Amino acid sequence: MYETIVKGATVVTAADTFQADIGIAQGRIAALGRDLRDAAEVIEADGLLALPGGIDSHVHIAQPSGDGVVMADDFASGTRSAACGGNTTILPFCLQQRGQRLREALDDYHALAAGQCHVDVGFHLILADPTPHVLGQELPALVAEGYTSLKLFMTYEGLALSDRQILDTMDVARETGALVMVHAENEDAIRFLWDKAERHGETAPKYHAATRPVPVEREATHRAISLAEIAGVPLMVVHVSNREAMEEIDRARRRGLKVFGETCPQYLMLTAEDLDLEGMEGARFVCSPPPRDRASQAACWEGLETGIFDVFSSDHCPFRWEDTAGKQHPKGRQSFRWIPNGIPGVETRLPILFSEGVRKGRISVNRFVALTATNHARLYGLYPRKGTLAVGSDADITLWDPERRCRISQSRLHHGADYTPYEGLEVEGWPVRTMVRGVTVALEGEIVGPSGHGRYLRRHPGRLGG
Ligand code: DUC
Ligand code: ZN
Ligand code: ZN
Repeated sequence: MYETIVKGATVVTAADTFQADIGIAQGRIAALGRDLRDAAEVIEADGLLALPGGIDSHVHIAQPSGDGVVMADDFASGTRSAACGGNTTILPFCLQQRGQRLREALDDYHALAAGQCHVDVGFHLILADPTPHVLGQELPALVAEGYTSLKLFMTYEGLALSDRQILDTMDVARETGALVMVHAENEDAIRFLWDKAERHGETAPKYHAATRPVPVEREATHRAISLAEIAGVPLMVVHVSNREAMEEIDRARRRGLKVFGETCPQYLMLTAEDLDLEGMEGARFVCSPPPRDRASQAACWEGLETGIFDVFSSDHCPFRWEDTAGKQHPKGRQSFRWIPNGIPGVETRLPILFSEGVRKGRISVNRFVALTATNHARLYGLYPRKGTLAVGSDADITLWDPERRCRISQSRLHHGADYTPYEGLEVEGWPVRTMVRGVTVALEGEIVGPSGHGRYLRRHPGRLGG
């Protein structure tokens, strides 16, 4: 006796595509087979794909931003948007502020998430203050408790770490098995270019992109990889935007280093020209690293196809447009450097990659699953409970209509932002139903599940074997 049977779908994993019914019991997949019977609920899924629920391992929710800037999503709206976009797990970042204990940051973050989430949630740490106490005591204890990944920044005031701090942190990651993620941009080079631009009165949003050119990212990527090599740790380079940074990853791998790569929808769909609009309009597209040019878009596609990139994440970092706590922050008019940095995308990640990637013949549907679910689960310590459709795995299932045509528009999205950077984009393929541990949480673009169904996920160290 199953609680639910999903009938007639084409099941897709990172490795296989096959016809099977899915029997669900106690929130897990209990059977995959033909003609399953005997269930309290039968979901007819002829013509649909059954995919492992999307895992978005790069999401910012309710992250403190300072200066009166407020992120547009809390855990309720962020996970609502994630669920409606076909995701069953997200991994947002818990930010440690300078002078703060990691525990304190985590307690605050757990309190924000408790009882609010529609999908399952795990937290990465952002280390802004790697003091001897943090590195010697807090971090090892927290990795053992299941916070098995952490992000380091090479840019931003209050966040950027020195090379020595990065090495000391990597050393603890090596001892504990945590995966280091890096935001690779050279802070001094950016500040040099900012000052120069402002001296010339170049303060419009488009100068955000101009002052973070490719060498800023390439140099930092090279340095981060070198530091990881010196420390003897694997490294995940997040939000890679261009070929030169990709080449650094490729070269490192050829030397036998464990370096992983992530890219995001903005680097496939946007360019720096999107920031070059009248007045403040370009602020809608301000994110870091910035979108580049058509050649960089093509390079990122190539990286998704060939395996330079292991994961495709949204880097959902939403700010409202019509809001002085968001993209219209008054200081942003004085200079691009104050424009809140980030764009929404957790709900549109899967449709964009499916439509532009699978439907346009650039990647197989199995590669789509690897890039959007399986590899996230493997690298961040959730596999095989999450990230695949197999007997014993959580019944995290997205039923996907591969034929459905939709126009992306703010009116159909569920995030807390008041715009989407992809307004008007036509896509083919859309999630119809999202199930988290066997419970339908989103159906036909609306939330239906009980609020608070999402659970916190304690993770084990990732599988970094290749
Ligand atoms: N880095 C991110 O990962 N997200 C938003 C802004 C940033 O710099
Ligand atoms: Zn970043
Ligand atoms: Zn991010």
